[in-house]
Amino acid sequence: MSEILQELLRVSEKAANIARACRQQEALFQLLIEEKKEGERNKKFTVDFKTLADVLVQEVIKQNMENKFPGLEKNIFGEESNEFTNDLGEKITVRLCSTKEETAELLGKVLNGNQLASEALAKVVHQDVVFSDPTLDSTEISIPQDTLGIWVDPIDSTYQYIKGSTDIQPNQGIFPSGLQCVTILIGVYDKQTGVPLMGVINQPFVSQDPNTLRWKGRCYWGLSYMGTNIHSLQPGISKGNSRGTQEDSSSSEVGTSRPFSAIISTSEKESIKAALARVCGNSIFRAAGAGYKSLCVVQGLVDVYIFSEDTTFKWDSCAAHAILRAMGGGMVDLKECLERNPETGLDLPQLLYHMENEGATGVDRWANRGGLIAYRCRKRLEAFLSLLIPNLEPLRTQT
Ligand code: 2IP
Ligand code: CA
Repeated sequence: MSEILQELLRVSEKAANIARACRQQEALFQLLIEEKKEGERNKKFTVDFKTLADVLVQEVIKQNMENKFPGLEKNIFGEESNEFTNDLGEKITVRLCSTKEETAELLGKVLNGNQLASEALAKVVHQDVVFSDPTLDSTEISIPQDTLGIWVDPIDSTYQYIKGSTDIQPNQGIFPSGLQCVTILIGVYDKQTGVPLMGVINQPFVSQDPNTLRWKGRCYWGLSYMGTNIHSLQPGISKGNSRGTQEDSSSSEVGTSRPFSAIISTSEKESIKAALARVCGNSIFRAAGAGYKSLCVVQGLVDVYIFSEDTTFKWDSCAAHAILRAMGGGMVDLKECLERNPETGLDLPQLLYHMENEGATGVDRWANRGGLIAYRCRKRLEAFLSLLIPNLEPLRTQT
């Protein structure tokens, strides 16, 4: 059984509890509200609360994994640093202490002595969480720990998280914005090859109880390792068939007889949107959150998530990429796809997770530089590309 993936599922649920607590507990919610007031940010507290919630979730994931798999924490990476300097010039490292009281005290330093909030946060951080999936529990697979690297995005779509809209109507099952677009992303890759092996997407806000106003979430996972491919949407193992069953689907299923659908960023380029409109007609959806858009592909709500800019990062894509691989799909570099040439081979340029971008600095070292396309079915992607590319051509020659 994959104990690492089981533990990642559990810690993702703990992270989801923290994300929900920050919106639902009065003392914490007040701090999120502070974030909304333009111009007042950072004045009252040493750190903005959004950053603290992000860092805390990241630390909870790291330290829970470390407790169970000592040494693994060295290979867990994310966007946030856990070091803060307060107004007095004191350096504070946010971490989980061994007791709830000690954690509350430490959090008090970054929250300017706000005891109520510090205690509420420490309580949820130290709460025990039991979470498992019977399919995973019955899977026999062992992956050597020292070959693994882990990308964590503690709260993807932070803007939607702070905004906190609860009344957005979905369009054909897809939420263009709102709390449903918030996800917690944990992706595990092979340090040597950069290939994504396991992924967890936790969606903390899926449905709200109209009476208690409490939110329920959902968790998705996938594992693709040495010919074993399993995932939470279609339980069951497919051994020795690393591409899953979708590749063998009938040509009418994967071909062009059914119209293509795509999900895109609200900031997508006009030229891409114009070409997509010719390929997908009305079946183009806009939604917030790189993690959420990928999840829509995982769920089969759309064929592809396509993004032409370089503003998603390894922590945004690794989790969904691993799940899609386990389903027979993947995530490829858009620019390289468009430049593919039969003479140099037609292999799909899958995104990799172990190497920095040459010549880049800061977060850009880990950007998905050439943009991306996430897909569930390779044949369907190929058919989609064969329509998209000629539709991009006239635009390319115009510029
Ligand atoms: C963001 C977030 C944004 C996304 C961007 C990510 O991560 O998912 O929504 O932009 O690419 O880096 P868009 O919604 O236009 O796809 P974070 O919220 O963690 O900064
Ligand atoms: Ca993100």
